[in-house]
Amino acid sequence: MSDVIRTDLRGDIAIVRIDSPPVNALGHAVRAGLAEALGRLASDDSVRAIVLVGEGRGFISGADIREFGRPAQAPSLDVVIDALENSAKPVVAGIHGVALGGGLEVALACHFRVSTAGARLGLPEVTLGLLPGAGGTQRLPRAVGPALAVKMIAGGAPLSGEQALAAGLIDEVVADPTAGAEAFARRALAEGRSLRRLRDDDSRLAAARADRSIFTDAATAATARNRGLDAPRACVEAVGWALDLPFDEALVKEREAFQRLMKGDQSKAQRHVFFAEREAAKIAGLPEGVRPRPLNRVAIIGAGTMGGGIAMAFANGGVPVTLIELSEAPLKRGLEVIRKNYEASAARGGLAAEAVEARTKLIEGAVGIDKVGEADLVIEAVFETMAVKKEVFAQLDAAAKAGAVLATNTSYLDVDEIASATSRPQDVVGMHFFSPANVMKLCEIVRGAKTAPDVLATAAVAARKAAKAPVVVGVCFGFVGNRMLGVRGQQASKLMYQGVAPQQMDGVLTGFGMPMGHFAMADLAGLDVAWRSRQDHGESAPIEDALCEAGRLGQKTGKGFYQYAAGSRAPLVDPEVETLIRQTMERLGLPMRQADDAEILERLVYPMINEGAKILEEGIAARPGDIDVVWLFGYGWPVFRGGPMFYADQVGLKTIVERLAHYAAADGDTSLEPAPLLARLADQGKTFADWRP
Ligand code: 3H9
Repeated sequence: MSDVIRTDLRGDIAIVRIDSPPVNALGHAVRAGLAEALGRLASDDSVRAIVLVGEGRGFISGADIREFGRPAQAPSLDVVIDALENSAKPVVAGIHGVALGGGLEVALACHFRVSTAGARLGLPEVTLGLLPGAGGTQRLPRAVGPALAVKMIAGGAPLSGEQALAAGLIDEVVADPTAGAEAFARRALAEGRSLRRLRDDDSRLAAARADRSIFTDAATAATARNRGLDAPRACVEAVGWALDLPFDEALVKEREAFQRLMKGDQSKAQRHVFFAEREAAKIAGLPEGVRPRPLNRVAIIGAGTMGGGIAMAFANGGVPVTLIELSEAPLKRGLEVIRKNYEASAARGGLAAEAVEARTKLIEGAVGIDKVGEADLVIEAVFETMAVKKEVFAQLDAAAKAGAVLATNTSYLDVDEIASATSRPQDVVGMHFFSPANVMKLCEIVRGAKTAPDVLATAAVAARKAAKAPVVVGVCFGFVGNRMLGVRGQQASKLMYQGVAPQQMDGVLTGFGMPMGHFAMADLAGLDVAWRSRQDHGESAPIEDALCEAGRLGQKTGKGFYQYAAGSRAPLVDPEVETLIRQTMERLGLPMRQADDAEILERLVYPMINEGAKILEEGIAARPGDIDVVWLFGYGWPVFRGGPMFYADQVGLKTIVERLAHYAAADGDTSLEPAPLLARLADQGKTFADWRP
């Protein structure tokens, strides 16, 4: 008997329960247990029908991702799926929670499916760099038609139980998966319903076989935003086989494609991201038994772009927000921007009209810091200077209720110094959201020297309520993300002063998969902030200063390192900038040189990895995967490259050390000398993944 599969009889109906916490993944024990149970029930004459359900949070979450890349252990999932589909007795899947990936493939092999209304049914393999490998690319098109199937398989988003019913994926919505499936099975027996085996049912393919555009239009739409990923294309191809090939032949090809993707670098990277994100959410070094504080209302100080975006993120998660400004006019402006943003997403079809109302209602405006009142969490999002931040925190100290968590959204400043402006530094923490805060998924949670453990835990819970990926980091200038970005910026600027064109460097970064190059990003942020700071510190940067003096402050003035057509954010190369750079360099007597794309990539990315190694050694980040999550979700690092530290392991640390040492010597740039941790790991033939503090 299996530990994870239990069978009990209700009259002549067998209920097979999968009980493998936390998420009923289809690991070896589950597959073996199911195969054994199905074999036994097939020859048990007292059983006339079988119901398959999941215990706990859901039906089945898919194949056990941890088993990928290890030697396969029999029985394979196909054996279970064949046993289900070929059963002479009706099999009914009773779904609740999730039926994802291999979980939905198991359900598709059953003759009938019932589900709760709120369950999520989908094939998200594409998000792991894969395609469904247990018949999903062939059975789903037969259940819902190839247009919706390709959208679900190449896009990865699930359907709700209600949507699944409308699409023909399930037979009935039920209140309780077990009772509902049992009742369905009894009716099927009483009515003598014939068993629906999707492999033999081509009825929903006929229309697209006659008019291919039904499928190709949906496939084009599903892959329109695909940046450099292999899996979505493979998904489209596989669904196409449902139209063109006999079922068994298509199944063989699906399996081969699955194996090929699973062994490839992209899927390895995407599986790393899946686990790194979950690992990052676990706070390292938190004493056992620490519980987060209550979180019923959030107050946000500052209704600018950042504060407004954070307010939206919480309202989207159903958390009531008090948005605070110092006077009426900026508050009104901030609230109007929020409403317009919601209306714009409603107009694009991303949000129902009722949701716009519900979410704007959750955001209440108020004037004056004393209005923080009963907020459990206060997030400061005011101007980025220490004096202003300290002033706000001194006022919060007086106004916030006892036990409230006081968070700063600073992107660079010393959280400990900010905390020192209060009499309760244990309640102070950093919550660094990324712009636009209602979109970007990262929240760096900055642990101050005195931050209490339950405050850290509360900040992490709050971030998750706002649908952010929390990563706990330590105090240093720029924390993890901006500190590494700063290093990349220094190198990009150095190359520019050697005559390498900004657009060439940006092209290398976007070619690598970053959503934006360094100089386009500077234009977006505005060149005047750094210009002002240089002036304050008596520093100069001749090219950047000359741009600003010419009124080229970035996107906001339509010109910066690039030029922008009216109303467009697309950077266009501007010959004026090329002339300005050349003339400045001539004036300074600097020689111009060429660099090829491979050198540029190494020079921009390897120093970031070097800084990442320092960040690890200093304990600013707890794990290499945390740094990856920061770059993936805060800066759009391409998911198929797994994050900078994962990428480093793939390149090989020895190579990185050699190249850094080479550039350090060539430029006389000591900042490029390999960090001790990086050098040590490379020496020992190890990877960042091997590293333990
Ligand atoms: C597939 O099915 C391939 C087939 O087509 C073909 C095969 C031949 N495996 O997310 P949570 C762990 S590919 C192993 O925090 P939630 C997770 O790491 C698969 N482990 O909970 C975590 O562990 P820990 C297609 C898994 O409630 C714990 O469970 N399926 C798996 O927020 C809790 O997870 C997918 O892509 C797994 N499949 O969300 C679905 N799933 O506690 C992937 C979870 O040690 N899973 N774990 O950190 C999910 O989307 C979410 O986990 C789920 C639950 C919605 C299920």
